[in-house]
Amino acid sequence: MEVFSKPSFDQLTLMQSCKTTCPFSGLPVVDLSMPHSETIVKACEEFGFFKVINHGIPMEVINRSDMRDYVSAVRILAYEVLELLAEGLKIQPKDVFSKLLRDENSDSFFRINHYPPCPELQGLNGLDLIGFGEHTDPQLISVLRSNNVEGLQICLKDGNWVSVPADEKSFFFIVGDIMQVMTNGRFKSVKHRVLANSFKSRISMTYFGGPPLNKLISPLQSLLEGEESLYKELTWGDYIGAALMSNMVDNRISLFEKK
Ligand SMILES: O=C(O)CCC(=O)C(=O)O
Repeated sequence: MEVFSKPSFDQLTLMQSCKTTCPFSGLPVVDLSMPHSETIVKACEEFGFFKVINHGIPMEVINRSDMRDYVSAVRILAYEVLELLAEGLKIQPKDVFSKLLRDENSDSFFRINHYPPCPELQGLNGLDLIGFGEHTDPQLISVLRSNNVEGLQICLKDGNWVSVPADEKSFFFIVGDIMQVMTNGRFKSVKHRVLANSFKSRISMTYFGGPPLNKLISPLQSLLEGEESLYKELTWGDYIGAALMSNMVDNRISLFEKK
């Protein structure tokens, strides 16, 4: 588990206020009490991002009486959603994605980020402050929950950034680079970032689901259907090693692309 500590103000990045940033009105919502696997597939194709409600994790667990119970409940939720995704894609076996996280050597981890309030923002008319710079997650899937303080933004296909309304009772799923490769680009890993808030402190908790380090990653044969693979075969260990050496904002998935 990692906990990010408070950065100093001058370590944070300022950016021009972006007029096109508006609330994400088309946010796909997956209701796990009556799941439609096709909705999850569509959300992954269109946005690489969706919100899960009625997930069945009790509030006592969400409020973390014990962190291990919390992480384990989120991991099981990730398995469930990944299995629905395989069903929606009509591929077998249904654990084709989830087995990468179920593996005892899965390279998954849990991170808590704390974004302290930045009152300095009030003096910066028209500028926003980046709390966490734009990036895609290198893993297969990330499962994020935050307190009720906004800040998370995702980048749409047209390049516009939209703000994700905070909802402390729900989980947000983020498609990672490995999922993009396994689906031969049908799903796109989504660029996201976090803006700082003047008054309120944001806390986010994310489970990053990654495969075992020695696992060879390539597009699933069952999804290629005669298409050429767009990606080279790499182990997760090779990819994460190279990704960590590069800049977070770089298009790290290009390391996988066939030239
Ligand atoms: O804090 C958030 O809402 C997003 C965090 C994030 O993108 C990350 O930890 O990689």
